[in-house]
Amino acid sequence: NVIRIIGVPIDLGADRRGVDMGPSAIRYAGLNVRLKRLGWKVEDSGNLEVPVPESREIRDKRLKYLDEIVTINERLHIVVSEAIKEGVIPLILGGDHSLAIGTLSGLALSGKTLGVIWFDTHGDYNSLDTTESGNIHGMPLAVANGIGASELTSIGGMKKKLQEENTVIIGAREMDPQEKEMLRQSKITVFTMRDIDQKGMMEVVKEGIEIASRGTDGIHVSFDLDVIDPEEAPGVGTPVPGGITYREAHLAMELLADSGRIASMDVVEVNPILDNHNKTAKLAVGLISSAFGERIF
Ligand code: DIR
Ligand code: MN
Ligand code: MN
Ligand code: MN
Repeated sequence: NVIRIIGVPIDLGADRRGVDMGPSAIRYAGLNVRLKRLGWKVEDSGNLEVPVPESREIRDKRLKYLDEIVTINERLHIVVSEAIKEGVIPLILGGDHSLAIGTLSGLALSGKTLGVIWFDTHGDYNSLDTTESGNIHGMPLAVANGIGASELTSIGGMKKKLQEENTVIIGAREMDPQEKEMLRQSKITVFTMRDIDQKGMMEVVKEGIEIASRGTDGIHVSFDLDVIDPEEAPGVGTPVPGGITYREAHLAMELLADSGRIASMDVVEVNPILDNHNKTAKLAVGLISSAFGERIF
């Protein structure tokens, strides 16, 4: 019952400043105290060191800040794998979603087999051939599945870190055309906003947990705050209308807590610069608390 917080103040994978302040905003919203109140032992290992983009230059427009992102994820994957090996739950605070390259490599390296539930507006399944932005935060799921620049796919050794058949995306509503095609060719299960509208969040998450649990040792939850409707979560890197509601997000986390299978979690893309009095970071803290056992009654 130990949670180890690892901050990764990175915005090199996105094309906007601000998400580098995410870890700070989430801590400011009271994360550590809230988790302790739930009975968890909380170890905050601080933040990994991340350079600011102003001190670097973009060399390849299809893979912006590649070298820096490789260096950071090389470090992150070690820290994550150590946590799992020690039986501790890593809770990674972003930063942009490019940090998931390190998280997923670290989980694979730990020797545990984890299913993945990826809450996101986006597929994060681009490669250097399909990306329209060159932003690496649009690539981590593909990279973990062995697709993309070898500098990224080789982090942590073996190329493929994902059990495709145990990987689920929930809340998708914006994908690039070729990214969609690539995802269709994978064995990843995608629940779009339409699926949530039709089946309800309860059913979608139940199916997601089932898929992510088949033959695995537990579940890694990767939560991109942009999955939530911008009305509730305005402070994100890339707000897109039509997202999940405040309650749907909590219900999802509550059902995951009930499953008792969460082994690891990333919470990414909180951008306090675009936020309204830290509303999005506060919501993030509430959701993390729900995921780790907080109940209304
Ligand atoms: C887009 C946006 N698919 C890209 N991705 C975002 O840049 O590859 N992910 N915003 O969070
Ligand atoms: Mn994402
Ligand atoms: Mn996203
Ligand atoms: Mn992103």
